[in-house]
Amino acid sequence: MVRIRIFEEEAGKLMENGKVPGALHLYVGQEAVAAGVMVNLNDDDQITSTHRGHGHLVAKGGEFKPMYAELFGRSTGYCKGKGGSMHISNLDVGMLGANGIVGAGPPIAVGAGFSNKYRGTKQVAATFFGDGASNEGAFHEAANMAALYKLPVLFVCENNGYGEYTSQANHQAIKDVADRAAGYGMPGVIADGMDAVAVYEATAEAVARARSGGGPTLLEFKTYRFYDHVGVRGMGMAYRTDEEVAAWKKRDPIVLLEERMASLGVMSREEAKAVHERVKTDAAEGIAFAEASPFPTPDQLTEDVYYVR
Ligand SMILES: Cc1ncc(C[n+]2csc(CCOP(=O)(O)OP(=O)(O)O)c2C)c(N)n1
Repeated sequence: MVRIRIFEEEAGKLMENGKVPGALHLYVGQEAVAAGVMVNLNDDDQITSTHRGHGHLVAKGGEFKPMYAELFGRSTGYCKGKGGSMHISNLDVGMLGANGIVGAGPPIAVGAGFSNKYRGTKQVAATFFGDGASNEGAFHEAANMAALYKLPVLFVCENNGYGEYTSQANHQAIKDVADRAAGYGMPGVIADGMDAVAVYEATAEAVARARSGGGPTLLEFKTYRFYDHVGVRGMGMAYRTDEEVAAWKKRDPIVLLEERMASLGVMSREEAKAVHERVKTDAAEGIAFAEASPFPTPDQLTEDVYYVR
């Protein structure tokens, strides 16, 4: 979680200072979801991500150097600088891709889940998506097929209450996205997305069901993004109140977990602080590596764009 937070804080500064091109959708505030889900997955389990995808890749084992290099569009990035923030992927750790198309991840995860079942492996595919994406047809088609064929897929809805600048109440008539699971014949589970342990426990049950042939689960984690839809300051649209943001920040998932670990004697506050310092060094090294890396050359433009046998 700390790795995600610091990666994103630094990435946000780079975007706001115009050092990284394009739009970054930061994951700050939602760290407990990526961490609590991913700790249940193996390296060869697959995930699909969203436009807000850095946190998912970090939690799946992405390294800072090739991640920052990808954001900078450099040839040392995971996608050789051609994917950027919204299409970053790393198949070596089962991260099948962030995706700029809202709702495009679930059908890809269903394909991976079908492959896992067909090949008889015990791999699980998890697809992350937002409350907004749960209105897309692609999500519904994927959910139907995954349940019908009892595929080992986790549908992980990160309900942060907004699709861009539209509140959930203004984009769907339901409060709980998990209710949609019943329409497809799979369990729908709701848990506190600011509590890493609650996310871990809900996911553990769904993973066990998927690995043992019990089929998919729709997991809904109630969470919140601390920054704007894009970047840190964003576009200054008045779509949520300062009071609302402040109330959610009081439930910062990292602070909550560190307090819990300290009270249980698992990790002291000093040890936790040392983790933050170590990660800050990693981030600085990652950014320096990225800035020193070359851009892809024009003759590399069409390389790796299509798969060639
Ligand atoms: C198919 C499609 N429609 C619209 C957009 C524009 N868009 C980008 S992000 C976004 C909101 C997505 O909301 P949600 O799924 O809740 O994810 P969140 O941003 O809250 O993480 C929209 C509408 C898009 N990228 N793709």
